[in-house]
Amino acid sequence: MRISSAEVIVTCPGRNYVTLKITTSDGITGLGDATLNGRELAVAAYLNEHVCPLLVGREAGAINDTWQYLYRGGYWRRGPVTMTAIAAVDCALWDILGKSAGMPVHRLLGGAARDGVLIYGHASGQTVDELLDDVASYLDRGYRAVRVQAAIPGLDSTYGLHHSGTGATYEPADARLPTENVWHTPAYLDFVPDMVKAVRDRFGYGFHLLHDVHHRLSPLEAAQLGKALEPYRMFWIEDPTPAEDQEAFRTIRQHTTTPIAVGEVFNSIWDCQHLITNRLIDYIRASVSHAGGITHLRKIFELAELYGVRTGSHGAGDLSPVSFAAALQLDMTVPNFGIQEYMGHLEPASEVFRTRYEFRDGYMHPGDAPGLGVEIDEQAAAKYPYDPKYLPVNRLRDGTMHDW
Ligand code: CS2
Ligand code: MG
Repeated sequence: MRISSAEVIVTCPGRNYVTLKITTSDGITGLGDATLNGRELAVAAYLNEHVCPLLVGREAGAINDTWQYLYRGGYWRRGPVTMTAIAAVDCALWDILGKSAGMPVHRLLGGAARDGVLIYGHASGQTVDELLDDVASYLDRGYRAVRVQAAIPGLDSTYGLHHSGTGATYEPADARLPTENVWHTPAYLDFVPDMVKAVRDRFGYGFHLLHDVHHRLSPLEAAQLGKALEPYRMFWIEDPTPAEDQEAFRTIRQHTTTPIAVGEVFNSIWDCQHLITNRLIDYIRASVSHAGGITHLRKIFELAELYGVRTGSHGAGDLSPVSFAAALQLDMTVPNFGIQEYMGHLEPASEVFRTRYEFRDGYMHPGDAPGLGVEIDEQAAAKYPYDPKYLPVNRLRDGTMHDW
């Protein structure tokens, strides 16, 4: 079964998604998510100009060889654009393999190691009261894990908040040119422990509580935050400091027992190796679509297993339903699974992507459809043309650029 075509579909049903569709000589199609938020067309061009021509004629089942061919054969390795492109090919080939075998991908990976995938939802509010209402709505819907973010008093904008009201999905890429946010760490550090306390005071300890710091603190500030949050038994704090400086995590670790998660901006096992093998983190958050696909993320998770690090893959709305479905397939199988982020997707994404996964009782179930279990409606996709949008940037009050 050979690959007969590889096409890139760019569409904006609520937000921009780049999808790779590979077709075989037997007429089987496979999908891979190639979306890189705010840099979508770089991956589309990488695929169209440099990868798709290499795929035609290759054996569709040669997933390992194709992965190595694109990684080693490209000479210029790693990085988000390259690894997202390779991930899209990899996921599409797993989808094809599953469809040709008549099995969901998790069965091809050795079968389910659990009944369902624990997910966390995103609660947020412009005020703590609004956040509490949102947490209540997640708990009412059966969520067992909730991430909490609220507007920081004294700042004009805060990351991680729904734009309007309960249930709307968070969408940070919001403008034709990057929105400029202003960040002030003392305001944040003063506020977050009170916010988290309010959640535990109101709802107790019977569910997992998470919070995303989004790379904004110094190691000592992160250590202070971790200590301040210890009484509230966090499931994790995420991305406490910019992750390139990996020794920084040793400082955080020496000072707090609050668990640390990191990895949504990682692209390869080499980005994760130091943090995992030195046990500087508790959860690795790399995603199938930005870290080389199922084949490569599985290696990362296996490395993590050796060091007692659990998984917690990125699952923001800017990763398409194809990516989320692929994540669930892998999550079902790994022994060291921790949790899976689920932000959901804005409408009209469900018109374009037909998914089979189902939420029940706090867990997501990938379903038994062969392959990844997602189909794309290309006519619907064509109704939503690309709409260029950037992620925001951050400055301190004096104008200094800061991590967003
Ligand atoms: C966030 C993301 O989901 C998360 O944890 O950090 O929303 C992140 O900001 C976006 O994926 C960036 O595109
Ligand atoms: Mg995050």
